[in-house]
Amino acid sequence: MAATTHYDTIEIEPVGGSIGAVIHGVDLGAPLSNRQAEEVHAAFLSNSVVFFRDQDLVDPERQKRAARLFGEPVAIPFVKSLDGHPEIIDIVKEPEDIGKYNFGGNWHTDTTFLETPALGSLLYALEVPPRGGDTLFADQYAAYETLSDGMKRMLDGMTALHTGARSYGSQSKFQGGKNQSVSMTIDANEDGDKLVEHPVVRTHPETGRKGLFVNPNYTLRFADMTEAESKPILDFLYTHAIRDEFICRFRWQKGSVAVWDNRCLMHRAVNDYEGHRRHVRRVTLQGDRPH
Ligand SMILES: O=C(O)CCC(=O)C(=O)O
Ligand SMILES: [Fe+2]
Repeated sequence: MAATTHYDTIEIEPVGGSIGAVIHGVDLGAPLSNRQAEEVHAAFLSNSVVFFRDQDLVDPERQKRAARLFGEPVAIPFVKSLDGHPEIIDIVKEPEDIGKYNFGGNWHTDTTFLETPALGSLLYALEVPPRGGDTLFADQYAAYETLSDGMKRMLDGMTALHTGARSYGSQSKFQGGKNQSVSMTIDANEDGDKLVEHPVVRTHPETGRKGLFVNPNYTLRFADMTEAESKPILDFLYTHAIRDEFICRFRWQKGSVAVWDNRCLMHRAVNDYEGHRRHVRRVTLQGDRPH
C-alpha cells in the first residue's frame, strides 16, 4: 500500500488502489530544486509508478536528463536504439501493424534475462491512439504479501532461471526479422539464449520491502526443479500476481510520462488500438543485482 506522505513541493493524485500516482506541479524538462527532486523520488518509491502530464521531453537529451532523477540511463540489448542515443528505444506500432504483436504486450518485468535487470524506465508519449493503448502495472509487493505463510516460506530463499530466449534468442519468434512491427527492429540472436539466476522473492534495495520477482516472459523454471515441476507453481503465481486489486491502469495522452520501478512491478502494454499509431519513447535505467 502506498505510504501517505506529506509533500511540500508536489501534489499527488493516486491512480490505483495499491500503486500509481500522477505527480502535479513538476516540469521535468527544467532543473528541479533539490527539495522537489527528493520529493519526486520519494513519491516514486512509495507509489512504485508515477505519472506526469503535459511534459515536453521531445528532445532526447531532455528526456535523459529527466530520467536521471530516478537512475542512470543504460543501453539494452536486442532492441534497436535511437540513432546517437543507445539508452533510448522508440516503441512504435503503426496503423498498418494489423494483427501484429505490440512491444511489451505480455505481463513482464523488463530485462530480467540480464544479471542486472533494469531499475526502471521513463516512458514518454509522443503519439497516442484516440482510444486504447493503456499500460497496466501490477504491484508485486502486494502479490508477495498476500500469499499464505506456507507459500511465502517455500518461495523465500528459492531462485529461478530467467532467459530472453522466447523473445530474443536464436529460436525466438522474431528470428530472421519475423513477426516484427513495421517500425521496430529486434535483433534476436544466440546471446538471448543465456540463463541467469535471480531470487524468486526480491528485497527492494531502497524500500527494504519484499516482492515477487518472477514473470511469464522471461522466467523459465525454478533453479532446482524441472520445467514441468515449476510450471504449476509459476502459473499459480502469475495468476495471483495480476489480481485486480494489485493493478493500476494508465491512460496516456500526448506528453504524458510514466516512470516505473521495475524492482517491484510487472507491466503490460494493452494491444487494443488496431489501425492507429502509438509512439512512446523509453529511457531504461541501470539496475543492480537482485537479492
Ligand atoms: O508501451 C508501453 O506502454 C510499455 C512497453 C514496455 O513494456 C516497456 O517499455 O518496457
Ligand atoms: Fe516492458
